[in-house]
Amino acid sequence: MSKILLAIQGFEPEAWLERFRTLSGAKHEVRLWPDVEGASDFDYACVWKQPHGLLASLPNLKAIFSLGAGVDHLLQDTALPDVPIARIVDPDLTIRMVGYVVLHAHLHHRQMKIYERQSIERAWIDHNEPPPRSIRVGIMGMGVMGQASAKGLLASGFSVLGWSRAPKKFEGVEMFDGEAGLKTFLGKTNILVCLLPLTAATKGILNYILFKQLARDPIAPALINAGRGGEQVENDILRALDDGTLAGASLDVFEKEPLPPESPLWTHPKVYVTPHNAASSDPRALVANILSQIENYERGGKLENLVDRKLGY
Ligand code: NDP
Ligand code: OXD
Repeated sequence: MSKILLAIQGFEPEAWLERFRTLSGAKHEVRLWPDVEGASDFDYACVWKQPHGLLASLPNLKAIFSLGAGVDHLLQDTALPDVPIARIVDPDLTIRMVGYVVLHAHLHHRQMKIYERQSIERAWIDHNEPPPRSIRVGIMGMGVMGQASAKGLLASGFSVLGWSRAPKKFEGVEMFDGEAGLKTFLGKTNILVCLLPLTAATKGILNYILFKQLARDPIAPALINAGRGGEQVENDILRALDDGTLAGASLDVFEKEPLPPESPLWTHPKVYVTPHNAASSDPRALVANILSQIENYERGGKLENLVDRKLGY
C-alpha cells in the first residue's frame, strides 16, 4: 500500500480526494493536506500550488505529480526534494485545449466581436472574411498542447506555423525554433497562439515589441494566450489593442489570477476573457492517469512525462 498526499490550493480539493479514494480502494492511503496530523511518511505527493517547504518535509517521498500540465506553480518552491516530478499529459486535458484554441481562432477570423455588436444594432452587414487557408495561425510552444492544437487548426482549414525551443518537424506545419526563428515566425503569423510553459525564458515574451512584428495581411493580428499570465504584459496588450496593433485578444490566463475586477480587460470590446479554464484539470478524468503511473512505478516501471528542472518544464 502506498501513502499519497494531496496538497491542493486553487482547485477544489475535496473532489480530488473523493476521486482518489474511490479509485484507490484499499490499494492506497490517500490524505488531503492540511488534514495530515503530523504524518510525513508519504510515498507520493500530488499537488497544485502546494505550500512551499511542504514537500521538503516528506523524507520518504518517491515522486511528485503536478495535477496540471504546467509545473511553474510547483517549481516556484525553492526547497523541493530531489525526486522525479511528473506532469499530467492526458487526452481529456489536451482535447479541451484544442477546443479552446480552435474556437478562438474562429472567433477572431470570423470577427465575432463585430457581429455581436451588429446583432445588438440589428445591422445586416457581411464583412467577407478571407478564406481560412489564407489565415496563418502561429503557435508558440509546440509540445503536447501545441501539436494537438495544430492538428485541430489544420482540420479547420487554417494554415499553421509553429515555434519551439529546439528544432522540430510536424506534417503540415511550417516550423521555426529559437531566437533565430522567432522574427520570421512572427512576420508570417496573423493569429498568435501562446501555449508556452512559464520559464525564465518565456516570462513577459508577449509584449508590444513582439506584437508589432506580427503579419497584418490578410487580417490584422490577434492574440490567443492559454499558456500562462506571466508570459503576457497586460499594459502592452491594452496599448496594442487600442492603437490597432492587435485587432483582438483571447486571454485565458493573467498576470494576477483571478483577474482583478478593476482590470480594463474585463470590459474591453476587443477581448475575450475566460477564467483559466481553457483546459481545466478534471479529477473525473485525471486521477486514473496518476494512479496508473504510481502503480506502474511501484511495479518497477518508468514514470512518464517527467519535468526537466533546468528547463523549467
Ligand atoms: P509541453 O512541455 O509539452 O510543451 C512546451 C512547448 O513549449 C515545447 O514545444 C517547448 O519547446 C516549447 N518551449 C518551451 N520553452 C520555450 C522557449 N524558450 N522558446 C520556444 N519554445 C519553448 O507542454 P504542454 O504543451 O503540455 O503545455 C504547455 C503549457 O500550457 C503548460 O506549461 C501550461 O503553462 C499551459 N496550460 C494551460 C492550461 C490552461 O487551462 N490555460 C491547461 C494546460 C496547460 P521544445 O519542444 O523544443 O521543448
Ligand atoms: C495546467 C493548467 O497547467 O490548468 O494544466 O493551467
